[in-house]
Amino acid sequence: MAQSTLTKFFTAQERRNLQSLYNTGELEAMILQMKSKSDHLDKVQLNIAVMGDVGSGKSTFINAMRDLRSNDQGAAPTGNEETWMEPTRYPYRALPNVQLWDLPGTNSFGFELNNYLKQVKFESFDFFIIVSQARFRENDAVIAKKIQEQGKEFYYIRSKIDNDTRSLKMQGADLNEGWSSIRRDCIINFQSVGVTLPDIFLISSFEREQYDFPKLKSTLARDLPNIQSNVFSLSIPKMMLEITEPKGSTLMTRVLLLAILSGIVGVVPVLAPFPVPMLVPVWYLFTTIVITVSGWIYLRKQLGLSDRLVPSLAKRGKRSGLQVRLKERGFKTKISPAVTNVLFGITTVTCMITGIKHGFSPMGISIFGTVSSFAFTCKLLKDSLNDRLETGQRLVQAALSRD
Ligand SMILES: Nc1nc2c(ncn2[C@@H]2O[C@H](COP(=O)(O)OP(=O)(O)OP(=O)(O)O)[C@@H](O)[C@H]2O)c(=O)[nH]1
Ligand SMILES: [Mg+2]
Repeated sequence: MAQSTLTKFFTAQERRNLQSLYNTGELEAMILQMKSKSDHLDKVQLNIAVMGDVGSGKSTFINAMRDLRSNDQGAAPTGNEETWMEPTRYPYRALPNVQLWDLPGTNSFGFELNNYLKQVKFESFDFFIIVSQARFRENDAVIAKKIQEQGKEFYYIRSKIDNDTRSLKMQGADLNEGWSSIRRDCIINFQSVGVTLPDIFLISSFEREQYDFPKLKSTLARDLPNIQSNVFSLSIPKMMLEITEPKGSTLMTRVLLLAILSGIVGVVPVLAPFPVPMLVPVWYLFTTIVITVSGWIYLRKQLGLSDRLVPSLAKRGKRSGLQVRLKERGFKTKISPAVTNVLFGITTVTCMITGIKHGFSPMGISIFGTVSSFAFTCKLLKDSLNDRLETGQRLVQAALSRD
């Protein structure tokens, strides 16, 4: 299931288009292309992990969802013994883009939970169904928290409810009151650990027309577009990294080249000594500023971040909240952190002037000028590049996130 995030949402041709739009600085066009995709996610494959303790009824549940019995061909193996150690994928034909993943029991392997989650690649799943039998488990609460920490969602299933029903009947208890009490218990347990309440279903995988089984299926079908859209939103940072990575490295190399150029210019006063020594710092200041500002303009153009981009996106997307979201997420195109860089520049020039006044050799001053011009240009442009890459990412996130 190892798949790049872009591959999950975009075809090879679409990926090439996105990459080339980004490379040519057409950020707005790239965002609009991504946005048009985010409005049509019905073909995107969704990986749903079915999790729970050993023997909680995960595999039997998956079979029931697929209208299969344990002995049918293609059914997930079930049984009273620990049955499955590898995450296994089963297609869910009722929703053709949904894959149900049968995971080993959360308390299997003898691993502690964090190792288990690593082993089953927990973070690669899009949605979760936690299956629990008989009573609320500690692992269920921890997993629920971890799912919500990732910004993802889950359903909670109390399985084998036919067994609970049988017990209630044997005790002569009111069935509706008994089921309500099970539901209440789940709610109290989730609330006590600070988990936002999920949809809770009481089901029996042996009685697919009873209890909450039909409701579970219809709820999943109804929620699917929202789940897909949430998964898309959550994936934007990773997708942007994949898109920006090649150009980011190229631009970083160019920043280094500009910084080297800035340093080389520092050799000029040694080759052709200036008649007025005080012109030396002015020369350094002038050349460094010219090269840095040119580099800054170049980066700005290369990354397609213009001042008219935000209003234009807000207008074209007809999304009134966009401007506000961009503001909240700190959209900015200024050089940052400007203050440190200005202080660095002032200190350099002051050192030079002091050096000249105290009669330092032209060679010494030149070496100092070369090194500081290189360092200043490199630092300022690197900061600016990183800031712009981050801003582009925030802009895309804000433009594509759900209202
Ligand atoms: N009564 C009843 N028994 C069930 C139900 N679901 C599963 N079982 C039984 O519970 C036992 C374990 O079910 P599995 O589906 O294999 O459980 P699992 O969670 O996949 O187990 P592992 O893969 O070993 O972690 C089997 O004997 C099933 O027949 C149910 O809804 N009602
Ligand atoms: Mg199983």
